[in-house]
Amino acid sequence: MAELNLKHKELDAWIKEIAGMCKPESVYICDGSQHEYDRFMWEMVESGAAVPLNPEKRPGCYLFRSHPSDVARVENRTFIASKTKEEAGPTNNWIDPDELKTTMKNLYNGCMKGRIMYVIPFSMGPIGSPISKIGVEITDSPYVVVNMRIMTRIGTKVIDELGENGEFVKCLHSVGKPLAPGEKDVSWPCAPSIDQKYISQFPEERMIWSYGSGYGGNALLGKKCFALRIAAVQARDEGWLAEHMLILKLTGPDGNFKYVCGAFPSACGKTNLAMMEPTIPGWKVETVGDDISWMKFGKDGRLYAINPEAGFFGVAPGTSMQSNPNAMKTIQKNTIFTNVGLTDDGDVWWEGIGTPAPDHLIDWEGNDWTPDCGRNAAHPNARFTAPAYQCPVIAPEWEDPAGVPVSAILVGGRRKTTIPLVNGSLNWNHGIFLGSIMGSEITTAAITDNVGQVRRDPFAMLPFMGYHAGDYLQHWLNIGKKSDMSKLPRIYYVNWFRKNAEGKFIWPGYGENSRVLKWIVERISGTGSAVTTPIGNMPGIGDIDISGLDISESDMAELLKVDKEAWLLEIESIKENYKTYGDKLPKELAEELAKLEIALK
Ligand code: GTP
Ligand code: SPV
Ligand code: MN
Repeated sequence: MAELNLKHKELDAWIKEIAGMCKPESVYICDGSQHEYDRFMWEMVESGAAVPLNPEKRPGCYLFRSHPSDVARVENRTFIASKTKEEAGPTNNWIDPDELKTTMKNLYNGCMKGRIMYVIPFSMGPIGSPISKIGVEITDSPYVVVNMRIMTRIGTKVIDELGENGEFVKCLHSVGKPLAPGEKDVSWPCAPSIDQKYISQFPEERMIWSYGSGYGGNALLGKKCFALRIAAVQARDEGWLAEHMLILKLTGPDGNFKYVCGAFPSACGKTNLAMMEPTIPGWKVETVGDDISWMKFGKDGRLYAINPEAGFFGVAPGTSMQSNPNAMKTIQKNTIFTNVGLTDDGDVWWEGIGTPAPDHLIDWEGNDWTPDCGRNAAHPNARFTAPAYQCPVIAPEWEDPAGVPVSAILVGGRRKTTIPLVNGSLNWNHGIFLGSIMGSEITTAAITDNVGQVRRDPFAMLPFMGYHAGDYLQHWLNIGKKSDMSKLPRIYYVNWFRKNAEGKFIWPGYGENSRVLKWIVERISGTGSAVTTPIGNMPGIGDIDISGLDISESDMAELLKVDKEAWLLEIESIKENYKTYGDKLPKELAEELAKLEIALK
């Protein structure tokens, strides 16, 4: 450690402090080079943690299999350790920060024994952009290092950008599995039990401590922990927005284009929409981002969005040449796969990949798998990590440090009833109301009573708000108050997931969603028509272009119906949900709810 002497004194001291606590075998500062990435990959292949895929089929690609207990984010082990419980609010788990630090320091003490401590300087957003922010992640996981190199911009250039006293977010991560002298490592180290996992945010200190999990959103700390939970707090304080949203560019046949953001909860279609191939002739979608949008006001009073990430950490199952051809092309090379099936010829396979199941493969748990074995080949939350620049429809301006001006924001979840295909907000506050009531039916409840009940997920941020949910919605409302409303994006509530009595999706979705995007853009441009209903501005019969689409008139009518009875029940459920906010329910939202009830009756 004597060799460590960074010119950024605070960073230097922090690295030394963490090394003193975690007691790694050595400390390594990542330079971010391809050579370094290749070396770590090779070491992980040697140790058995990574499987190189067939270079003729997937050049530069590797497969990892997680521990079966470490496959997704752990929301009940995620903590917002603000100074007071009140600041974290009713929707977050809170622990007193001093108490949490004491608990976690005990866990961190010696937790990196026998391992290398990697220091990853990273930038969220293009290096040097005024909208970007810098973090430094300390981790004992080389899997985290290689993933962070794809998902963010890492290395020496970030240290240079920091200079002697640049600001950075301190991100500490350990898999929580020290090695005794001579002990052989397992292929996916993590803490043995769920109650030893902690994903902790300290909002006032802009600091993240993660322990016990090696997986995605728990361990790649630039993503959910920083770019959403910590950034949401920074955004509130500084007057901007850090949101769980895709960003796309939509160009019409006349060459005019608009940028659209979309807030859909996890596994509700952001990556698919961001890369979609429109089915309507002459229309084109290009990708700016698929998961996170940071939006700040430009000098012209409009909201500009940047994608703070540099890669896609996307859901593999269901991704096929039919559903998302651009994702399939993106993950052809230089991609990390986690928890997918491995075919006998060294390629990947998953449920819904669009090719027949092979007679034999190795499943995500490392076992022999045959089509009749009754198990999934890939875990339902199996993921790919791929560089954004490999996406064939990446927008040329995706790294523009100024961001792109946003014309519309979509919100929506998975609702099999009630919520129509698309519904336009009447004004900013009404749009925030729609964002506050969005959500999905609970489909996988252990408690059967809950099945079919709606989990409201305001702006898809429920697991990612770094502070009180009521204050969060108030922040959205305040943005409207201090802006020129005519320049703000228009908000639309969409629902691709309506089902019929047989339980089948009524709307074909995917590329056909371009028909809805087209209507939205026509509305924004002032050319499209709509009908004002009690719930919002909706397309009338014939306003959505369904030429060439095989859908019955009665299905379209069902998708665009305002079901009064269902909405009255919905209102009761919203009232129940709004009680969560207590006296922090913004009065504007209570007013919108009251207006809706009157309009419906
Ligand atoms: P996160 O990465 O978890 O934030 O998820 P995401 O919002 O990016 O979701 P993604 O695009 O990966 O889609 C998740 C699942 O929804 C996949 O199984 C898709 O096949 C499915 N899906 C996406 N778009 C549609 C759609 O328009 N209709 C239907 N029926 N399913 C869709
Ligand atoms: C999500 O769950 O919304 C994701 C995956 O994007 S993870 O990065 O693991 O949180
Ligand atoms: Mn996500």
